[in-house]
Amino acid sequence: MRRLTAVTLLLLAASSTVAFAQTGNCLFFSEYIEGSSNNKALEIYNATNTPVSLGSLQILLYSNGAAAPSATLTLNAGTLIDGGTYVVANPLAAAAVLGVANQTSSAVISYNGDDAIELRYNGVTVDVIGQIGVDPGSSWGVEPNTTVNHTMVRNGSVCCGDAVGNNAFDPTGEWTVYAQDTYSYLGSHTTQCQVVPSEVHNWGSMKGLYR
Ligand SMILES: [Ca+2]
Ligand SMILES: [Ca+2]
Repeated sequence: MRRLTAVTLLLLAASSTVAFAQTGNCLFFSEYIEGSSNNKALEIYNATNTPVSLGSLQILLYSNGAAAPSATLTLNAGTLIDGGTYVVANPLAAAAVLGVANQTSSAVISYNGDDAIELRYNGVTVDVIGQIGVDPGSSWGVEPNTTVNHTMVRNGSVCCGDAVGNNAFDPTGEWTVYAQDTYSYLGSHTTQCQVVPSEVHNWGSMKGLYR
């Protein structure tokens, strides 16, 4: 009877871990900078709980309502650790931006507020800023929470991206928007995504009861 209960608990612990993996097993944009001049950058965050191959990631730009990609960038070969960030900047961005950039691209990092941006991993859409195929005029959102002349940082509660690229977009709710040319958050990101589920902690103390 006790053994059966222990097995049941083990299954419960295992299923909890699976549920956690489904909600936190993601790569997404953790920061978007659309500043003055060429001060533009994107930061990608790894919340998959495992290292990922950077060469499997692509950023696609859809300019001015384009339905097909206007430019595509494959990230340089390498590894992005779990909880790590990768910054792609415009090559003419300010020194404060380039100082934390891992890669530059003048073709893709050329958006100016009314362009949709997609992140793909192994060819699958994992996050989209904006609405693909739609020109919003000058930006998405409502001032002061817009995609033009702002820095947007993904909220720490967000553990997966917005994989639906063709629906309405508003930064409010998932992003905290800062003043133009805010660079101080670039190069690192804080989330609650890598927290070990409480069931796993509890199992360690529980199993002593069923030896
Ligand atoms: Ca544009
Ligand atoms: Ca969307």
